[in-house]
Amino acid sequence: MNNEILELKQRFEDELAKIDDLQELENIRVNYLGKKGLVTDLLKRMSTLSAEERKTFGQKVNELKGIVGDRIVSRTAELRDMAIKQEIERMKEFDLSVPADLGRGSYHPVTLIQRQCENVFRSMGFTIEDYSEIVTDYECFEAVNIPKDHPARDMQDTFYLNNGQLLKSHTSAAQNAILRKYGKSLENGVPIKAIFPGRCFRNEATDACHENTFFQMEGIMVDKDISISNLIYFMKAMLSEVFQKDIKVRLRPGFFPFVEPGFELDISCLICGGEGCPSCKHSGWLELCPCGMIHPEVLRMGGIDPEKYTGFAFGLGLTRLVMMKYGIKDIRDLNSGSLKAMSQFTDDE
Ligand code: FA5
Repeated sequence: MNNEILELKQRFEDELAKIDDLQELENIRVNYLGKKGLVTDLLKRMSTLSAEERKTFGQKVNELKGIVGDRIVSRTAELRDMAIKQEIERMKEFDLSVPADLGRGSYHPVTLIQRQCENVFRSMGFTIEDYSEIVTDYECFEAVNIPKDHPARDMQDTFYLNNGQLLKSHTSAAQNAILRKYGKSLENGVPIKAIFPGRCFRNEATDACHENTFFQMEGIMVDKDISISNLIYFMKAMLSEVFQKDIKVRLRPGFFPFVEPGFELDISCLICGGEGCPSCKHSGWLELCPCGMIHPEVLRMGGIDPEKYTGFAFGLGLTRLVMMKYGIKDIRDLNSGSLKAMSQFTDDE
């Protein structure tokens, strides 16, 4: 019986040495320590032994169980570290000093990610809307519940034109027009499902995370009984497709005058998967997208009866999503117009 234990230990060590991924490690754990695992089987066999045999055999099997458990815990930590390092290396791939291949053109990374998001939302029945970059004060602010002199206007330092119009400071400026465009279809049982990506402008002092010209992608869905869980579903589906892995999301309360309740949607850190690492300041989460349930007043101004219909809206920072996807540390590289920097991205759709 002792030999059996030694052989099993050796077999475990051999199997452990061969694996290099967490799923395989989990399979080994189940195979040895699970309810029907090999070590568990040995323990079950103890009831058939004499009291004397049981004592020594039990001690040895329990030792083996401890060793297997400890080795799995330490290998898990090693594999997690390896995965984090690999992800950090992958994100370092964007390198401004790489010699440019200017032989052929390439899409801008914002275009690549925008198209990817559009494809996912289109496959889920959303229409893709295009909207003007020059809008009225009503579209940009009043129609989304930010009247003149409302302090929320200070959050978006806006470029006004001499004729009283302005450069769209957020894609929410299109909400009213889209609610009006599709509102009638609600009576026929057809929900409003639209996304509207667009360039936004704010008079910001630029730094590595802030540009005066950046992209957002807004999305709305309105129908009977729409709730925030619909929003969570669509966001998860889109992000998992963009990042090619399962993305966890969480909501924190956030204030925007055009949603009630309002939230900030965070995603599990792309590098450590939520364990905590320097990239997410050890919190396991990255802030990505403000969102919420469309304020009844905004629905009303869009010609929709808030007593009958509800809806969600989100305003994804598309440029920031691109930075996360490609590990771009300075937002200004994206507007640099540098063919050298942009030639590293290819159309891999
Ligand atoms: C808005 O613009 C709201 N309209 C979003 C919204 C829509 C909320 C629908 C609720 C419902 P905010 O100002 O936080 O919110 O901007 C949204 C995102 O745009 C930010 O999370 C960020 O990713 C991006 N963003 C904002 N300012 C800049 C900037 N100067 N440079 C780059 N990205 C920016």
